[in-house]
Amino acid sequence: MLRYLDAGESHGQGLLAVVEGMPAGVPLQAENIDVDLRRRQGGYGRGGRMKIERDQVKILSGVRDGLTLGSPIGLWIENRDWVHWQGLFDASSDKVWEIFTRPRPGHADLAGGLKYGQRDLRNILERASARATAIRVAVGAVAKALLAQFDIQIASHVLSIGRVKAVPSCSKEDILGADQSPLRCVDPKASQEMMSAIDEAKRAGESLGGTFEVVAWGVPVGLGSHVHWDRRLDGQLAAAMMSIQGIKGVEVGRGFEAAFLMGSEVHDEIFYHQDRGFFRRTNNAGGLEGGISNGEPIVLRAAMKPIPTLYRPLKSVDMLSKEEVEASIERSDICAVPAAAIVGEAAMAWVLAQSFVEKFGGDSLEEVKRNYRGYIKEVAER
Ligand code: EPS
Repeated sequence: MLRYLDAGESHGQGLLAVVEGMPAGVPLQAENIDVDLRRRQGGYGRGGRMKIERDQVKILSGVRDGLTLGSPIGLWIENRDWVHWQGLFDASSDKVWEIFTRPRPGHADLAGGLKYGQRDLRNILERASARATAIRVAVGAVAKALLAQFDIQIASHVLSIGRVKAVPSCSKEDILGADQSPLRCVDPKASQEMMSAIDEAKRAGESLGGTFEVVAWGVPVGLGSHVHWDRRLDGQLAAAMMSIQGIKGVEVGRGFEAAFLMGSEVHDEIFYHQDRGFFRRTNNAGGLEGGISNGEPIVLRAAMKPIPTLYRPLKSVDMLSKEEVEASIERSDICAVPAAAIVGEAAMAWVLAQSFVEKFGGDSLEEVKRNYRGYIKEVAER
């Protein structure tokens, strides 16, 4: 079983994770993880914090000479901003800080404060912050390192920002090239319009959400299962995607659109060729049927709400006085959809790696490869 735990507050010393269950012998370098950390930090619409942070992972354990050992992998990312906040988010400090009592609508502030009995909502918002997605991306990069050994590739691109939509159909090469765009959007015209929309939102003290797509190529038929609800891969992927900060909707393949079409327009007809085996000419199912991967690319889309911190704040209520006030303003991003798409890749990579290890599991990469090859051969002969 592949599992991980992570910890860390937005303005604490840093973020950490322990990844357990990774087979021995998987090539893993900090530099490879850093590539995804850099990708997550980018994207037009980010705020001042990203000028401070230069996320780099330190691999603290579980890897020797560039290969995993099968023991727990310890990961650490420093918060460079911590030094500016010293004493605020330490386990013990004698400094007195102004407490945060004006919850932002849309953020975890109020619900978290009530649930955990906190008067200072900073005790909630620090952990609710999307800063935690940095370590999630690092963990996702570890999962990607395993999947890469089996030629499974994951990429993402932005489909819309606010009301601006990209031309939806694009090729694998287009998606793999999305990092070239400041919005991670493959449609250059829409990209320009998205930047203008973000500028406009900034001027107006507003924020913007959007949608993105994550695709995995090379996933073999047979991950997940139809036999029980919590073993369905579509459910696991949707839960992982939905758990990313700010995500309010997830769809698989044609998703919500399929509900408006006839059966014959939606279901992917089945073909057979002796070289290819069973195959499809369409992929409206997004690579998932009955909760099982069907060998086609896995396609998920997610909708991110606009960032809750508004420079023109909404109405709120002060936690102490109960008076009507304006919500607090924290330094924040105007739009973080391009970054969320990278987190989406990590979320998908993690679930696929878990499912992969469950099906082909072994203690060493060689053992996993043997199991994988045996299964692929059997499937081809069916
Ligand atoms: C966030 C608020 C901002 C974002 C942060 C998420 O941080 P700060 O309050 O320090 O300016 O920049 O995202 C990150 C730090 C990150 O690494 O993505 C929030 O409130 O969720």
